[in-house]
Amino acid sequence: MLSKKMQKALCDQVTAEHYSAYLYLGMSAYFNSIDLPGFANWMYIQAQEELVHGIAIYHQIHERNGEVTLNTIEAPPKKWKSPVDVFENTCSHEQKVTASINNLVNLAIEEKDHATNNFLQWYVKEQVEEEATAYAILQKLKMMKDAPGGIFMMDKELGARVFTMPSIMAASAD
Ligand code: OFO
Repeated sequence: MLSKKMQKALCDQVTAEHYSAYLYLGMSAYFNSIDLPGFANWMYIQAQEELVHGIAIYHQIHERNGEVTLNTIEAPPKKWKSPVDVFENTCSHEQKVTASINNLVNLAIEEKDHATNNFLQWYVKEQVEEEATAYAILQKLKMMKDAPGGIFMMDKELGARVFTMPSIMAASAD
């Protein structure tokens, strides 16, 4: 059984993951608007992954006999200055998500809620990957300094990304 405090914190994370999805969907729309379909594809898949992250927590709350309360999802920024600006924001957003996952783990440890702590370890690992991937793309973008040839090559590369169901879903689906 989840404590009320843990339940609320997990519900907030369901909302946060949906905000991430919304943010990346907005970034995908931006890339479409500047004719970079590969970048748009990468962000669209990122948005889909975020939805799964949120839904897996939703299932976990039910699995522990908790009650889900959904909060308002804020609108993401509507304008971006450049691909570099988008990935700088992606990096800082993922750092914030890592901090909020760490806070959830801290709470689970404080409450000796081993089941929640165990569940959250998937997210701890995932955040390492999310931060590293966004950072690597940002560094590449900075190195090519908006050179059209480089952006075109990268657009091709990011266009090859395909959606694979995050493994947390298999473990959490009812
Ligand atoms: Fe859910 O990992 Fe990004 O935010």
